[in-house]
Amino acid sequence: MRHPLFVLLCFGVLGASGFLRQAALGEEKPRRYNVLFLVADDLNCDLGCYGHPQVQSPHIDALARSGVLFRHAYCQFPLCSPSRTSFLTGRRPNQTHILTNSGRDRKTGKYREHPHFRDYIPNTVTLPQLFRQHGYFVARVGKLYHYGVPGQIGTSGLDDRPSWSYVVNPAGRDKAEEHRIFTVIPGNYGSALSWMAMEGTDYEQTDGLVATAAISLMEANRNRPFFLAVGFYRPHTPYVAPKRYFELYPPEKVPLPELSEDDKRRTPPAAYMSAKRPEDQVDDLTRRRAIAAYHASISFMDAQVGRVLEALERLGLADRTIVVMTSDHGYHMYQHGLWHKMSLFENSARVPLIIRVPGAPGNGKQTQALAELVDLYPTLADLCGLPAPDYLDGVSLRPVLEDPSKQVKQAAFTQVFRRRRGKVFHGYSVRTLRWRYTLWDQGRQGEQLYDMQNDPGETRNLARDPKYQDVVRRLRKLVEEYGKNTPKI
Ligand SMILES: [Ca+2]
Repeated sequence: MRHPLFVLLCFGVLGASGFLRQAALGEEKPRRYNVLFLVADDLNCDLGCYGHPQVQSPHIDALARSGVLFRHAYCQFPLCSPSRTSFLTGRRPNQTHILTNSGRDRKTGKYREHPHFRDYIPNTVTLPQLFRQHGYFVARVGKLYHYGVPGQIGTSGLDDRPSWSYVVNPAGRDKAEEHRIFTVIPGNYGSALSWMAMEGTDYEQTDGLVATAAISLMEANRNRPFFLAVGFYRPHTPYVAPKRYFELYPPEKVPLPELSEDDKRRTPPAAYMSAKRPEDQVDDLTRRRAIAAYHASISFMDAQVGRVLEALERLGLADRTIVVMTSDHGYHMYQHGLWHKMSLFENSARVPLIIRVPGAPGNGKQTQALAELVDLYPTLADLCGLPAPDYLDGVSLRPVLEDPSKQVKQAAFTQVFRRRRGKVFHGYSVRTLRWRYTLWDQGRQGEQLYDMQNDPGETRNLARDPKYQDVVRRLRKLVEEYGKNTPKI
């Protein structure tokens, strides 16, 4: 039995919004929204709906046309576990204490493969847990919390049991035939450029199985409120997809990003420390092949998203289900001469984000409004009328969903750390609509300022230009404030 006060609260919150009331018209009582929470792994904005000239992503593009696309959405940390922990707890990385996929345990001082946020904030109520507490069926398929990919595919990885009522951990052909995959760093498939055009069908791949399981769960739970979190494994390395997706991207037609003088000199060095020597040494053809393979795995993952969204329509659930599509962080495909994640350039910090709420006035539009992944928790709690904990670090994006010309925040923050000769230092970056400013080790390892309106490729570092010292001072103050309570690693 739900508490009568909660039902009243739902009515109150639903009644407060024009578009939510619209969704509830004709109902004896307002129905609760379902949530379909789709998270890709290591997906940057190389998508048709974000204007990429080559990548084919028809299903995510169609979702974007029916929801609100955020052009300026940012992760709080460009690495799996810190980012996922942050948006699933609704807290910034310095509050969760999870700044790495692995490290030393704070209590024992021993190396630990995967520190868990409950070691530091044991009583936190996660986003899915909140929905569980309020009577939703809450399930996870695939990767939501951290997983080593491909090493831990088929396991629960670094899960959080209180978050879910039900979990599915698929493992497909890509996992079973891992040894056949090409990689530029021998033996490394998870954090090296690696790929394979595979025989067989979509359905045999791990992400194909993720979509199949998600569809089954929607079919089985169509008559009760659900929060279904669907974590795809692609386009994370290894870039594996059935052959037909590779045929979409002939490597010789893939352009390579141009490098700026700073990129060639790698200055400031801290900005480029995510680079790996074996990957620096590959030739242009290998670079083109890697980019083509990444794009093939995006198109494959997009097709699986399409299967899930098609089922949502077929089951008559689309008009009462909120759909979120995003990624845990961005990704470099040789921009700035870098690959993968863990940088504070735009490609690594920026994520795709589409939110579709049935009947929302903003649907079909794109917004310039800044958004952070930490905003997802308060947004979904707000939209579904659930009482979010008061300690959450983000804000609800609901005003933007109602009117995409609105802004809910002036700045989006992303952080990383670096290890150099056994010492750790931190980098903090802030994005405003006009600027990206990054401060390394409180300035000891450099700073960067880019005019994102006039130099979206971040080619000219203006941090030392006398003309922009007011901007530097203002933004430096913001990141210094943000980074005040950095926990030890
Ligand atoms: Ca990731």
